[in-house]
Amino acid sequence: MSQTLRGADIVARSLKRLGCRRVFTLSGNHIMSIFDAALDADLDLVHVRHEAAAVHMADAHGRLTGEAGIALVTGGPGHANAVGALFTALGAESPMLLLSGHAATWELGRGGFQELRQADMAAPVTKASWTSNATETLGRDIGEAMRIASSGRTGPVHLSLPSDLLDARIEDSAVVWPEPPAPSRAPLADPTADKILTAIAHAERPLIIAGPQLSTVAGRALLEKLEAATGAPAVIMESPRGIADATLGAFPDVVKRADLIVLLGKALDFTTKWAAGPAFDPDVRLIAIDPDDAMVGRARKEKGEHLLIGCVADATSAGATLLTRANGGPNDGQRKSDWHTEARAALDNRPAAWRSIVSQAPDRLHPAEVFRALRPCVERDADTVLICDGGEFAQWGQSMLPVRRRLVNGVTGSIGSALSFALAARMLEPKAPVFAVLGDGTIGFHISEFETAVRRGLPFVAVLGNDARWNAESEIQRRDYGANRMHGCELLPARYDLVITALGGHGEHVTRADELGPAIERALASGKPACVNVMIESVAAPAIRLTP
Ligand SMILES: Cc1ncc(C[n+]2csc(CCOP(=O)(O)OP(=O)(O)O)c2C)c(N)n1
Ligand SMILES: [Mg+2]
Repeated sequence: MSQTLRGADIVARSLKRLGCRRVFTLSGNHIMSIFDAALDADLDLVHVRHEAAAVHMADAHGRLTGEAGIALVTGGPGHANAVGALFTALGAESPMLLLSGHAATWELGRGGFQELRQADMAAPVTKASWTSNATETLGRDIGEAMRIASSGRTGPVHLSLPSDLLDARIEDSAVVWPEPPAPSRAPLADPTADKILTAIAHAERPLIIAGPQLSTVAGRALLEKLEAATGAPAVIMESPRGIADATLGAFPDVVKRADLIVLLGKALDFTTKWAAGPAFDPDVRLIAIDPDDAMVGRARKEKGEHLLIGCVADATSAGATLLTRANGGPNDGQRKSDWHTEARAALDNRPAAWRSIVSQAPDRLHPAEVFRALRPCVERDADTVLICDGGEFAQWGQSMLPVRRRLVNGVTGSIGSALSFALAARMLEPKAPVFAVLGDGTIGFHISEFETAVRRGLPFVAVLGNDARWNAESEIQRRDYGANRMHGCELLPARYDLVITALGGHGEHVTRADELGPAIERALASGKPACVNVMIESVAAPAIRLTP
């Protein structure tokens, strides 16, 4: 006997068929039919406090699992609020879907409720962006969106869902269900891999730079093995600070000496300074392995004959192929080269002074004091998730806290995602601590997500460096306009810990170094979403160089 199905049920069931169990969302008129359908499809709706937070959570889910995270928001203003956060996901190459409700098709062009050219609006910050045009094909659209998000250079995809298509009922035999996701990932051909390995073997000072897709536990382990097998130091670049990112130690000193740089899924862009100029050896040669033809083309255009090899391939599988072919190959002799020893020491270099540096102010800590206290808590569990967000303070954290599971806001440098990331991480990690390190400016973007965390029972610890200013921008003023022209970036030394307590979480206020360790322990033991509000000195981000 034939049955009818509602568009909203097709959406919910399609998500379920594709393996999605959780949807990060903020309600609204256009999507209440999907809320209703979620009951029968048994989808867990995580209702947040701002649409951008839903996108950030889907982004974190995508980064931590490799499977597309799902954000669902209402049309018009809900969609507009969500779009900004897609830029973060795009820069981090995070697979995720933004599903937005949308004015009914019969209203369009007539001044419909919350009518907006949503697909156009999301297009520049997504891999693909379109509006569904029939109830029958809603499921296929979702499957296609998922496939695009997870293929090639992974990233966000947007789909708008007009409300009349969600409300319409059709015969179930007319439904085009989504195909199981079959992401297309180009392999690296063995002969090309061998050519690359030969080039690395012949180089005197080779360097491998991987992109954000390798920033996973498995990706980091793969790079470590590739480094050991080829003798080429391998790093991940995922910060807008580029080669000056102190996470990479004295990286500028390494980059300057390299005679061959292998880009493994890392775009040649402002972060790599296009591998040209005073930061590089003028004769440095490049190999570009990238899932995106256009990126290989850019490398060719930028580097001309200095591009030794350019090839289209998925970064992770290319890394695995290189590793397999390297063992016993031409790189064996390189493994213990002086170059490797020196470069690795530079990358691991942290100034000795950081071990003893203390604040001169009686009621403020230096960022190094904060992260010296946090480090043992982070290292206690190998599965700890560390999230770093904001300006100068968080840079100290990134540089001083070695972890396998790390989420940073990414090459777009967009601040504000940390608390949402922490919630999403806790949903995936049942046991290990989740720490979010962030500044006092940054916490304001989504502080109300603490209420979501309390409501959903998602404990994590936010370590807040409170210097009562947007210091990254103050530092720019100091550097570019002079210390006497630093203005407009001040904040109050606010008691964010009390805000968190009021929202049902756990708050700590710390003004002295000896208070910090116990405060972090109490925050962890509380079993609640917690904020350790640490009063700190305004200190510029660290910069590490071997030579002054
Ligand atoms: C969405 C967004 N808005 C603004 C900026 C510019 N910005 C970068 S860091 C920063 C200051 C952050 O202040 P805070 O979180 O207090 O960290 P601090 O630098 O003081 O340690 C600002 C405004 C940005 N990168 N992203
Ligand atoms: Mg600050």
